[in-house]
Amino acid sequence: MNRAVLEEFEQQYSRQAERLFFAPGRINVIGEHTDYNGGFVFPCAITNGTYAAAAGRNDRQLRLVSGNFLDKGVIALPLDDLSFQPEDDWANYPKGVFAVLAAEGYYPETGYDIYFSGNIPNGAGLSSSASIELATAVLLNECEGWGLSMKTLVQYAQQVENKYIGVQTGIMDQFAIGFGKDGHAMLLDCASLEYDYAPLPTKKYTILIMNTNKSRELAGSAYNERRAECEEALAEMQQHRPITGLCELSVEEWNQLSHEINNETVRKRARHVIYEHDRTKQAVEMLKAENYEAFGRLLNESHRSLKEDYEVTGLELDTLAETAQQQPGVIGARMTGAGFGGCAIAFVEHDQAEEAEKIIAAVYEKETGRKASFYKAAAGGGARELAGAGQK
Ligand code: GAF
Repeated sequence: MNRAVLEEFEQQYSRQAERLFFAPGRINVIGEHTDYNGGFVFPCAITNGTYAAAAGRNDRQLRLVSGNFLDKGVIALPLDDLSFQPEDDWANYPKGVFAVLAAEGYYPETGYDIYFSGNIPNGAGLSSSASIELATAVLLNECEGWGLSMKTLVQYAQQVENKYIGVQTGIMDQFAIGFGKDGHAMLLDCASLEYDYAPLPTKKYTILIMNTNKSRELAGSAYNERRAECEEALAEMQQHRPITGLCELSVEEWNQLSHEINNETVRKRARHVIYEHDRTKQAVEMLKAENYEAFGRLLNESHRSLKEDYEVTGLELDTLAETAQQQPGVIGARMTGAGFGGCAIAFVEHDQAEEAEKIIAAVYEKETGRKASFYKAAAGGGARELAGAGQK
């Protein structure tokens, strides 16, 4: 892959790349829609991701091409106007990184030629956008020698979503991508940003990613709507407890206070968040205790809660997750990421994975009229520079 990306750079720009970078995609094992409520999440970076080959320029031009969107051609921009433009499409993500960094006082004197190429399916809820953001942020930080920490880059990348793209996402995706570790998922406390890794049981189980192939619009209003509903629930709870995030309430406290929320929809959203936070902690404990059946049951409960209380699943995700849950060898299955389409994951015993996939594929096609795609997830390292550029 590295070599191909460098060659493609050369083809596009008729010059050699000087540096090569990579940022992974991610799956979330459990802890959904808890990050912007100050809760726990348990995501892992995957070995698929975005490559970015770059070479500096002598003028103030920024040129961007993506191997995934070759039809859009080379997008050439002056470094002095990095405003969001709908027609720049995918390029708004790397542009947003340049813009956010510049607003923070980090701007390059001269421009870049950058070639991106990703092997994460776009728009499938595996964080292709956060991946391109982190690839760009690490590239700029290294090429400019700014010495910013990974945590700072992660926070700037989240700002790209919040302030530039206009989606009020939490920090989970960027954090998982910045701090990924081979073979491990990360228990991240989104209130303190403290984290710890836990090994995934990949000796025993395949982590099957099941793509609905129903594209989702993260920027669509539904995500921001859920976030607003959580804020409404928080404001209500703050009349009774001095909290700054919904996840500061224990399940017991919630059960005592939930009746204070009159709006049933808002009450359901908060219930999901508070129970999901609790499930996430339990799931990691079960994993560490090698109690895989209990771990899997928590994944199934997470899906049910996202379906019934948070209402972000839909026919496609429900068919994949619920069909998977019924297959021999599957210990747990759930949607992953924001929802509204995208992917589900299942933990399935290695020797049963092939058969499970076959059945899930057939049921899915019959129920939805669509074809699902399947991939095996491997947990990999975080955003980084790769060797190889300038050595061809
Ligand atoms: C998306 C967001 F980007 C994350 O911050 C998180 O809220 C997730 O949806 C849901 O858990 O991936």
